[in-house]
Amino acid sequence: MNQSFQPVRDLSHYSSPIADMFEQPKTAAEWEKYMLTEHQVAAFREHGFINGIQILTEEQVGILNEELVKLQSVNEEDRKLFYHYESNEAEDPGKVLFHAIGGWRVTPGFHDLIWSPAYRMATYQLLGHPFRLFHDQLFCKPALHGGVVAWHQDFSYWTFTKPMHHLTCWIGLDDATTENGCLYYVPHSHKWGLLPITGLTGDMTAIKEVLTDEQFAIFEKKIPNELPKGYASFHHPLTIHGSYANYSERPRRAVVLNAMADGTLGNSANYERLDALHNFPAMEQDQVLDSRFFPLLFEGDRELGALINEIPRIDPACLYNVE
Ligand SMILES: O=C(O)CCC(=O)C(=O)O
Ligand SMILES: [Fe+2]
Repeated sequence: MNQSFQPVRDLSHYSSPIADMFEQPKTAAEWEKYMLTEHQVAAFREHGFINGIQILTEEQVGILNEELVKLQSVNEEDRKLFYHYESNEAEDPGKVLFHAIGGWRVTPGFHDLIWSPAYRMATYQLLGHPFRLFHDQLFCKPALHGGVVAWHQDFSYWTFTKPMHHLTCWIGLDDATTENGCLYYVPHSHKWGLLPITGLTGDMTAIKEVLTDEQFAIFEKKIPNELPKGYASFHHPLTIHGSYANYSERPRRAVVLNAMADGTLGNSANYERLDALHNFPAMEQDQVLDSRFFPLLFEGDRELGALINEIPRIDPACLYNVE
C-alpha cells in the first residue's frame, strides 16, 4: 500500500479493493483460470456444497492471520464497526469460540478479501447471478479447548432478507482436519427445506428436535470438510453443517464470506430476533439492499463479455427461491 495512504476508519466507505493483495483479471480471458468446471457446478447442485478451491496463497493467509490478532483485541471504536462480536460465544464454560461479523470494515486484508477473483468467479457461478456482499464472519477455535458450532442451516438465521438466494464461502486460515474441529457437511440436506433456529454454539445435536428420524439417520453420512489453509468450500444456504470441538494442539481459524444475489430485499418487518440485528446496517422492508454496506462484487456480463455464455453456472430457479 502507498505509504501516504491513510484509510478512513470504516473501510465500508471503499467499494473496491484498497491495496494490491489480489491481482485482478483485466480481461474476460483472465477470469477463465478461476472458472469452476461443469463437474464442480453439478456437484454443488447435487450435494449442496463443493470444496478444495484455493482462494489464498500461504503469504495471504499470513497477512490475514496477522490482522486477525488485531481483530481479536480491537479497541472500543473499531469494535463498533462489527455487526456482531463475541470474544467467546461458546456456551460450554470450558470452551472458547471467537465469532465476529463485519471484520471487512476494520482491516485492509479482510476488506480486500471480498474481491478475491477466485472467490468472485466461483460465487457468480454458484449463485448464477450478479451478487453483493451480505457480510463476512470469523469463526476461530483456539488449540486444546475450541468450542463447537452446532448443526445449522445458514438461512434459518437470515430470514430478515428475501428471497433466499445466498451463498456461503468458508475459507481456512489454518489447515482444518477432524482433529482441530473442521466443518462437516450433510450432503443433500439442501433439499430438506428451511428448518427453525436451534442454536449455534451450545448443544451440537439440538437440530435433532426438528428433523425426522429418517433425516437424522442421514447424519451418519456427514462428510468432514478437511482443507489446507487458504482453501475454501462453498455451501448452499440450506445445507446443514457444523463443527466439533478442537482438542488438538493447533488452532482452527476461518473466515467466512456470505454473498447474496444483487436485488435481495430487506424482510425484517416480521423478524422475531430484531435484537440480534441492532448493530447491522439498515435493512428496510422490501427495499433493495444496495447501500455501501453491501458492495456489488460481480456483475458478470461487464467483466466476462462473451465468455458469459460459456461458463457453467447454476440455474437460480432450480436451487434458490426465485422465479
Ligand atoms: O467455522 C465453523 O465451524 C462454522 C462455519 C459456518 O457456520 C459457516 O461457514 O456458515
Ligand atoms: Fe453456517
